[in-house]
Amino acid sequence: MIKIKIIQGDITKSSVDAIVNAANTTLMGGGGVDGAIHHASGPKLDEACAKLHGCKTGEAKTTPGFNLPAKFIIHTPGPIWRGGHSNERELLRNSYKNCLKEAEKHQCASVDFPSISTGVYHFPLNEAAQIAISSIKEFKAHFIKQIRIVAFDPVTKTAYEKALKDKEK
Ligand code: AR6
Repeated sequence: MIKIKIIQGDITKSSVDAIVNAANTTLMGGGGVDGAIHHASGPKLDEACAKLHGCKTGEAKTTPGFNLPAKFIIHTPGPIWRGGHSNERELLRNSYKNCLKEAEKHQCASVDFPSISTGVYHFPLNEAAQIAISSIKEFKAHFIKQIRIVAFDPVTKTAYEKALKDKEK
């Protein structure tokens, strides 16, 4: 059974096997959590990402963590919210699922996720939280023992806590 925890903090400080990056399809960095991860990991991450030739929305690709305390960074472009009729929910579910598959492939026991797509991509927070928790709960893991959602702000933390509580009812 995977243990799920919700914490508040900065994911670039996470000492875990893998952190997830809410990237864009170029994988070449950006603002938000992506910018913070690229900055903290250092220039070798940019070089490694350039060799990956991008990533489709909902898919995931892995690099080393370089200067981060985390061993790996799993990069996934979440969907941009376009009103809910462009397959956004399925694509967000795919992001979580494919990140978990990558974590298993690299035999990770501990994985930290940010709140994918709920920043500049504007996915509605409560629904994103429900999709995140249900995707994690449905996943059949062998190596992964602990997953944390690292919320950057208290409103995000509360939304994921509620989604987790609702799922455990
Ligand atoms: N640790 C944890 N969470 C963070 C951190 C951090 N250091 N910094 C921000 N967040 P966003 P998206 C939170 O916009 O919506 C980038 O430009 C943030 O408060 O980073 O998936 C990419 O290149 C929010 O709750 O990602 C893409 O172009 C959450 O992380 C685009 O943004 C996600 O917000 C992706 O947009």
